Amino acid sequence: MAAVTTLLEAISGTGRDPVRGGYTRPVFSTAETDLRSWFTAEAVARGLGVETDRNGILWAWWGEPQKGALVTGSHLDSVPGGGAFDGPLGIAAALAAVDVLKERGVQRNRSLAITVFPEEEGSRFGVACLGSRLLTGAIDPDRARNLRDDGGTTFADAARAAGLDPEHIGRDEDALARIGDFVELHVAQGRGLGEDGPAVAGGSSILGHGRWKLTVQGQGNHAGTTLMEDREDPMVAAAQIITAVQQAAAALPGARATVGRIQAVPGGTNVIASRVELWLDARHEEDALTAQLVETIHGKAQKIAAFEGCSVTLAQESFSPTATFDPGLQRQLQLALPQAPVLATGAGHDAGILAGQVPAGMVFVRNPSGISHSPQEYVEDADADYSAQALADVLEGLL
Ligand code: HGY
Ligand code: MN
Ligand code: MN
Repeated sequence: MAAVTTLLEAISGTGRDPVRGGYTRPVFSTAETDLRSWFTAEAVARGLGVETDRNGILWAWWGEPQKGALVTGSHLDSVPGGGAFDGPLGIAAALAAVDVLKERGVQRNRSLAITVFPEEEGSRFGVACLGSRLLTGAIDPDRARNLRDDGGTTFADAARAAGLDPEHIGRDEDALARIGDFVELHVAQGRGLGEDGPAVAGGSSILGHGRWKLTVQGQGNHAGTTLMEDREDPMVAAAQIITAVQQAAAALPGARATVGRIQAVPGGTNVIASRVELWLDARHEEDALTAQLVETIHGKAQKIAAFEGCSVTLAQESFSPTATFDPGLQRQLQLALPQAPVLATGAGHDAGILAGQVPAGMVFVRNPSGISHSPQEYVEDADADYSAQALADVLEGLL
């Protein structure tokens, strides 16, 4: 059996980011494409039949493709400067779990597929879980085709370059019908499992979350010749808006709000920016309160911008309501992993998008510091290797 650590070691050099540290593996980049090739080779070596569906999701089949199959999977793309486990752990554990199930001589009552979802992080085209959103029809294909990355490349062009036909992306009834149950194994993102507790947990729900873009418009001008009282500086407004985001979220129990990305246009040291774009990530268990929080932030941003002689617009880029995992599947997970606690998570996953359409569940693997979306994301070797056994236990009970 190939250990999960051995599988992860094989991709440890792929997509390393020398500037940010960690890994930068945007969808359809050389790094992510190399990882997809690695996955395909590992799946083929196990006798699995690999196909790519019309939304760019990889499927590796143990048994014939069929309706109502058991499906497990995750993603191989990363955030900029991400860790080694967010996504790849679930893929490596799935490959190794197939080895475990074969070694156990498990008799299948249905086929098992491993899926790799593209653009889970939304790091390149802005919309998280783009592959599963397309599969389930949660995003309009036209909107998806026209999403642009920072270099101006559309998703349609990137998909075409990756060998897909962008005219054929969108809800895929046949592919969806193949998912009888979906289980995603993932590194825990947060300290829910502590340092000394059990190595794995079952998932109960995913916090509702969304992304919004705030555009602050000002007057571009010269840094040396423009008097302080004459400025309409969107950077000054943006700085106050970021503080307002923090304050608004802190005032709402259970809320999380982040500005993790900001861009000044044109972006010169001696240039007063003409425009600043900032991206807001906001989350709350109650979707109505997330909407209220964003409205509050928008109102504050408008006042701040006006005071600085600027204007601001807000546009929603994506939203995922709070998702609850299938109760039947949760019970199966408890039966297979009786020591595992059940955790809610604040992180989004393809399993959350699928949960609205098919029975979906998750298994989380201990991350001692809880740090994620950072090069410091960490899983003990023993826990990574055990994750294949734990996933195999869950899958065996469902096969
Ligand atoms: O953004 C998220 O919550 C996830 O890690 N994709
Ligand atoms: Mn992930
Ligand atoms: Mn992530």
